[in-house]
Amino acid sequence: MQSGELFSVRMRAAKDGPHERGGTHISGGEMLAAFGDIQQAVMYLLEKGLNHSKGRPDFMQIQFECIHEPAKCVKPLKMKTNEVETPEEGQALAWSLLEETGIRRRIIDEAYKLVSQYSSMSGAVLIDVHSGMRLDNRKEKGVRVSRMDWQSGHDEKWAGCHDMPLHSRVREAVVLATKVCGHRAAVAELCWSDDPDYITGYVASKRLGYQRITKLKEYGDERGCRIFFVDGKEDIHSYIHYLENQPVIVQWEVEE
Ligand code: WAQ
Ligand code: MG
Repeated sequence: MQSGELFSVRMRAAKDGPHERGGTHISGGEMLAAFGDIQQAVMYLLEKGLNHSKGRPDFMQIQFECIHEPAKCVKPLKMKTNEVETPEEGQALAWSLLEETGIRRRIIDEAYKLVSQYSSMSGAVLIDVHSGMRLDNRKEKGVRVSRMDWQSGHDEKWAGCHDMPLHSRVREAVVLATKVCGHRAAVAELCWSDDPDYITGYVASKRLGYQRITKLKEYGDERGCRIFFVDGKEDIHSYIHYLENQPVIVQWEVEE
């Protein structure tokens, strides 16, 4: 990913058939790679989708394509971990962080009710913070953010500076949240995993940074949540185009 041509490498896996024929989403992944690193990226994504706590996939697609747009280089959102005792406490904290970004409680409640209707989304729902209306028309699929990754090796440096082991889940979520919040239409993001064995989630915004919350659901629960709260007065088509197509590379420079 250092120089020369850049490739987007993507994976999606489902069970009971492919997503477009009603299959249940198991896993997805997106990476950026130089030509020489494509094989390694494909192997990483294959492994990610094959061995998953949501079950065994019977459909998987892995694809790569050359990217022609120049990549935007950005710094990761600042990270903070909020320890909570219960999912109720975690959700209360998440809701109040979202309110700090100016979103009204009624809008947050409505957005949460809306995503709860879907059992296995592979993408995110976009909600207008003014009206509470859903702004994407992607139904149960949602909008899938793609074409983002760490600059090679910077994720390790970043984890070292934060005194934590480099979990793939955290490094992927930080990249996604950094991209999602790096556009003028973005207000905030709310996320927790649909994987039954992972209960930490986060609220992110440019100003709040990446605010991890250690419990946002119970173990065993396969209901995930990914909501992008957006300013509906901005150009939403160009925001969705940015989320799906603009290559973003996250770089971590140690401050002297
Ligand atoms: N674009 C849009 N939505 C996505 C994407 C993407 N690239 N990837 C996942 N989603 C949506 C989709 O609806 C999934 O079902 C849902 O999010 C959850 O995805 O400890 O692991 O990959 O700091 O299961 C966050 C906390 C973990 C990490 C989130 O989500 C930490 C996680 P998962
Ligand atoms: Mg998942």
